[in-house]
Amino acid sequence: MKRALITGVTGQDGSYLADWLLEQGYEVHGMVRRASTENFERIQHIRDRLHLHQADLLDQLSIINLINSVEPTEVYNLAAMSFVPTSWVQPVLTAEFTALGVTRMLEAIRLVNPKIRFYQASSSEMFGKVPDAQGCQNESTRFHPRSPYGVAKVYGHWITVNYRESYGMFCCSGILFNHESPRRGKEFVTRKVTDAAARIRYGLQEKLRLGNLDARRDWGFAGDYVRAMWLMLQQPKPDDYVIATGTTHSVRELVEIAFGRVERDWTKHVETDPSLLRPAEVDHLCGDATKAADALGWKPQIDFRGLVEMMVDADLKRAEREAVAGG
Ligand code: NAP
Ligand code: G4F
Repeated sequence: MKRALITGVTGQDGSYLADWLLEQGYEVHGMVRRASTENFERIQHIRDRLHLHQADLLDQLSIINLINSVEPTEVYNLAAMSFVPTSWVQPVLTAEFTALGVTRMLEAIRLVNPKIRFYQASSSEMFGKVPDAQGCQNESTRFHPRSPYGVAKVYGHWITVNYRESYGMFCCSGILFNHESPRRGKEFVTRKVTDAAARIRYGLQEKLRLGNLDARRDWGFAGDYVRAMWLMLQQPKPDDYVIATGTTHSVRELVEIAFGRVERDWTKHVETDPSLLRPAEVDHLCGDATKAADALGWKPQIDFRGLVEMMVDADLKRAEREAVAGG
C-alpha cells in the first residue's frame, strides 16, 4: 500500500487531496499543528480514515520525527500562510512558514529517506506583475512576485528545484493558479462573494464590501487541481507544471454570476472599500497548462460558471440552515 503524508491537511486542498488519495487506496497521514480548538471541519467526513500527527513547519525536529515515524512514499507540502493580504501584516512569519518551511521539509526528507517523492505547492502569485496582460503564463514565464507571500513562494519553488538538482531527489513544484470550492476559506474573494450572495438572498446580510473589482484571475475547481498534484508524483521523472484552466475572469464577473444565481441585483448590495485594496496588486493572471495536458493527461472538468454556481448553491444550503435556526 502506498503511504502519503500531507502537510496542510486541514486546509482546502489538503482535504480534497486526502479524499482523492483515499479513493486511490493510499494510507493517508496528515500533519496538523496544535491549536486550542480543533480545526477539522474540512476533514470531518474522513476523520476516521486519516492518521493525524502533530508537527509544525516552524519546528525542524518535529518534521524529522514525523517523516521518520510515518515512513511515507510521497509527501505533499501544502501547509503555508496562504492569504496574500496577511503577508504584508506578517511578512517575517510568512517567510518562515511559506519559504523556510519548504527547506525544513526537504531537509527532513533528505536526512530520513531521500527516495521519498515530494510535491511543493507553488503558486501563480509568483508570476505577479505579468509582462503581457493579453497572454497566458507558462513554466518559462519570468517571476515578478508582488507580495511577501509571492516572494516566499518563489523561494519555495527554487529550493524545491535546487534539491532536485543538488541531490537528485524526486521533487516537483506545481505552479497552481487560483482554485476554489465550497471548502474555500471565507476571506478569499470567491467564497466571500458566494457566501454573501447566499446570505443576502436569505436576508441575513445587506452589504458586501470588496476591493479591486477589475482584478482578473484564472479560477478553477480545487477538486480538479489535487488530481494534478498526484499525477506529478506518478511520473517517471520529477518536473514542474503550471496547472490552470486557461481562462480569465474579473472579480466583477464573479460577482455578476454569484448574484445572478440568487436573483439579486449586485449593484444594490456591493460597495467598494479602499481599505481592501492591496499595496501592490496582481492585475491579471491566466495560466497555460499545455505541458500538464501533454505530459500528465490533466484537464480541468469544471468551468468558471459551474464553479461559482456550485459554491453559491453550497452557501445557499448553509444560509438556509442559519435562517431557519435564527427563526
Ligand atoms: P489553506 O486552506 O489556507 O490551508 C493552509 C494549510 O496550512 C492549513 O491546513 C493550515 O493549518 C496549514 N498551516 C499553516 N501554517 C502551518 C504551520 N506552521 N505548520 C503546519 N501547518 C500549517 O490553503 P489552500 O488553499 O488549501 O492551499 C494549499 C497550498 O497551496 C498553500 O501552500 C497555498 O499557498 C498553495 N496555493 C493555493 C492556491 C489556491 O488557489 N488555493 C493556489 C496556489 C497555491 P491550520 O488549519 O492549522 O491553519
Ligand atoms: O481571493 P484572493 O484573496 O486570492 P489571491 O490573492 O489571488 O491568492 C490566492 O491565489 C493564489 C494563486 O494565485 C494563491 F497562491 C494564494 O494562496 C491564494 O489562494 O484575491 C483575488 C483577487 C485579488 O486581486 C484581490 O485584490 O480578488 C481581489 N479582491 C477584490 N476584493 C479581493 C477582494 N480579495 C479578497 N480576498 N477580498 C476582497 O474583498
